[in-house]
Amino acid sequence: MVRANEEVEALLQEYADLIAITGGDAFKARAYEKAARAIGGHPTDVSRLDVAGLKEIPGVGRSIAEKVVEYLRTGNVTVVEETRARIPAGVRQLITIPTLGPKKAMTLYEDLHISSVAELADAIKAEKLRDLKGFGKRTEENILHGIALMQQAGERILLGTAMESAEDIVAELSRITGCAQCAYAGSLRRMRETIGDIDVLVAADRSAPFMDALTELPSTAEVVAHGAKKTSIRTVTGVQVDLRVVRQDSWGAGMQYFTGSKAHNIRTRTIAVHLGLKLSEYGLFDAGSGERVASRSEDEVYARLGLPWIPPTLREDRGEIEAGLRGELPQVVTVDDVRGDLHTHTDLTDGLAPLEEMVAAAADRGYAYYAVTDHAPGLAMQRMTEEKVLAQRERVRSLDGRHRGMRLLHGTELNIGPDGDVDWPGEFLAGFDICVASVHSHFGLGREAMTRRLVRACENPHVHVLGHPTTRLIGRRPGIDADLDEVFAACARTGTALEINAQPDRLDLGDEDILRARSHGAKFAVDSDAHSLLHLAHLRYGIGTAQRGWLTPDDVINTWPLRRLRRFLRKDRAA
Ligand code: DGT
Ligand code: CA
Ligand code: CA
Ligand code: ZN
Repeated sequence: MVRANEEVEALLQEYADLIAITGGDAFKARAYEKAARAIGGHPTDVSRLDVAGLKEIPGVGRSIAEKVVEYLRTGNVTVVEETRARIPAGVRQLITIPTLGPKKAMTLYEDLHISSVAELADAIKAEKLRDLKGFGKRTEENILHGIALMQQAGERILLGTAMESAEDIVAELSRITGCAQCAYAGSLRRMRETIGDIDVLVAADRSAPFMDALTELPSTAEVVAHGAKKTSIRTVTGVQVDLRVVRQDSWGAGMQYFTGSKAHNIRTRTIAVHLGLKLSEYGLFDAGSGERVASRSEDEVYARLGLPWIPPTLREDRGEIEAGLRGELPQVVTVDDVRGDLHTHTDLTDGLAPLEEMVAAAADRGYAYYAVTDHAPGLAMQRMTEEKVLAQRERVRSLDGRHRGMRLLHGTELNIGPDGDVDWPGEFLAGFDICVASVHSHFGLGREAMTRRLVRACENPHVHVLGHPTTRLIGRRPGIDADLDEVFAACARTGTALEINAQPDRLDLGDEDILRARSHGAKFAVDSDAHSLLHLAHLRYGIGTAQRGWLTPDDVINTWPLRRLRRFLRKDRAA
């Protein structure tokens, strides 16, 4: 991801929020929001563009382009600063509560002088919101729920956000003279869906140059602790990073220890004790003589414990130790196993890039096949029609096989209605190579109705993949309430794949649900749901999540050769 683009995206998004809060033109606010997304998803560095170059980005007009140039030149935009000054920081904090929009935030501020999340929670408890226009009991419940979600997410950050910071830091530290090894460990290496802090490990003889370098990085905002063994900083985006430097001959033991998880480490240490050994971050030692018996590589450490090397994504004490001791660890699916992406968008609906560019970028990733699945008409704002999607099909057919021989599938992302119906009749759906079907509305149906809705979608012979099955947004929206065991069983029975949506704020299904679905015998599709060129690379977060669900390539339909995939897409078990 390009840092300047991200900064500009954040700035324009903030400005859009500011416009909305101050009761400005809603159309203008939406224009800034759209431009923010377009720049965030733009594949090349916007700091190299002038006004004319910027204007070529879809959604960026002259006035926005000029503000971007002003920002890139001076670090500030005058009108943004001015608008910012008119609004207390507390109100900007209020709109970070999921379910609380800018308008309501402003009302709360103006009528009740509420300017922090804590004050808002108090006011709700004191029933002070009851008399406000536009607020009801339902609003109060929603806000309280939003605050709870926010607190639950706590200080943890999304996997994708942590990964980008960590990779930058690892790259910086790796350049320093004397660096024998450098890698991230902790929950990030285990690919948990959220990350508390980033743990980085360096192998070197001298620690000081690395500790100093970390405190001096441009992205470092605050030094929390600065020592010879461990240094902790907080980045400008508020993430804590712990750096430890170990000697080269302890690298494997250090990585094993700091990768965790704690529960996994307790198991490995116990095994060591039973073998008359002692395991620490420095190595595996003979408990009697104190002699070091293994430490250079993780492989060596695990081998001495009678275990195969265990993929970090499995290290949660969820059966991996037992499986390892029996020699039955799964060969988990990897990014290299993936042959194609089965859920992606273009600018025909809400994607940012045109079809040709998405296809070329997918081919560059080495895919054997690639599905284009723009939104169906049920999402009214996307204005899809039969004519448009058929015209797209022509373009897809003409591009088929033209990029490195990559085959194209023409598909769509259908909307599952409250009754389980989807947008188009069967005969029209039969014309698509693949249909993903997702819930995009009516999130609050009761459990029984929701279960029936999803099962009916699976039973539709034209639905191949259940998209982002729970619709959760991590830290912002809980998953829908349904009897997932029944849904997973229906997927297995009908030959409908469950999506593992790889967008870092979705990761839907999550690891625990994957484990359950797998026990029902369901198959999976790990998809990027890309809305821009850059999103295609998010696939790795989906693969990490699939690994945490113990999936092998046989479980994941988009690792299969196209012939086998096409058989699955026929949905007739006899084939
Ligand atoms: P996080 O940061 O909350 O997302 O989760 P982790 O797993 O990265 O936890 P963290 O950063 O506290 O520690 C990184 C790893 O270091 C952890 O997974 C295991 C190891 N570790 C750290 N402190 C301890 C400890 O006191 N006891 C044990 N057994 N292991 C520890
Ligand atoms: Ca950590
Ligand atoms: Ca840590
Ligand atoms: Zn969707």
